[in-house]
Amino acid sequence: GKVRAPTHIISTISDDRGEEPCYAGVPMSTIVEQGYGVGDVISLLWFKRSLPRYCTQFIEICIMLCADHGPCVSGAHNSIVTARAGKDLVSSLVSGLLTIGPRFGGAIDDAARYFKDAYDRNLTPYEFVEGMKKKGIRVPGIGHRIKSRDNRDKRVQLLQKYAHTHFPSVKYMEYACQVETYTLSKANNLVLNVDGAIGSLFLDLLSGSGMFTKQEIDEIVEIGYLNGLFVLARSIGLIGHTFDQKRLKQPLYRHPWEDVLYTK
Ligand code: Q5B
Repeated sequence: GKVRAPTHIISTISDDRGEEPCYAGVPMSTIVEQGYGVGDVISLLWFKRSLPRYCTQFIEICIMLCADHGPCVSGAHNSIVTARAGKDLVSSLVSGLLTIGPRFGGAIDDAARYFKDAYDRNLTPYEFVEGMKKKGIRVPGIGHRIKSRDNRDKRVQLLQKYAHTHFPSVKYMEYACQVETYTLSKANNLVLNVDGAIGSLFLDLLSGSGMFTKQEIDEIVEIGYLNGLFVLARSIGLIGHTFDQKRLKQPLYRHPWEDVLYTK
């Protein structure tokens, strides 16, 4: 009989062999004709399932809120400098993306990991924060360069309001808020930031929607899907900054000497 040659790649999320491409088994015509949005496409390609509308809308809100945060943040700055050095779109984009990490935008997965572990182990905010301090680890999802107790991050408030209205449970977000209350007693800028809000709320989405088993939630948190939301979202802004610099015909960037402390 016929023997199937062993394959070198296994793929489970999409298939382009038929008349039309399918995302997790859903044909492109259904996606277009049924009015699916970007949140539905992310659900199919990342989570391999159709999620309820309130979940896909939450994903879309995360994407819109994180698309840009002005020219001064690490990612935009890098993309601007790269575009002004005459580099192409992809180079300018990836140069910005490469700044996303534990301090800037890429703290969502760690926020989810640490908040989940602390909540599931019934740690008080005091025990959690002081335990992190002993280990010399900054609490991911807490702290901001310009946001503070008196200058709250509107994005965080919008996400919280949406979840309060639509999510069946917001236990992880409430825990993150209790942590914030404690960290704010230490310093004014130790607010729950946009990474922490998305990290804790995504835990609520995963555990409250009934669409994921406990094992699947653990795997999503362990693998680290959630920084993908910031990476995807911020790509929109970084591309915008690249076009902006090229449209403005900005010259090569050189940092002024006066702004450097030359010292031995
Ligand atoms: N301290 C974000 O720090 C920042 C502490 C802490 C305990 C903490 C810092 C941090 C965790 C990572 C995180 C996401 C680096 C941020 C984002 C997207 C963005 C960006 C934008 C956008 C800011 C002063 C004192 C020190 C520290 C202590 C600070 N954070 N202690 N846990 N989490 N957070 N990142 O202001 O005793 O003096 O040594 O790493 O969640 O990236 O808009 O800009 O959309 O683009 O530079 O919103 O919080 O403060 O480093 O001078 O620290 O506070 O140990 O204590 P800063 P530092 P001490 S959202």
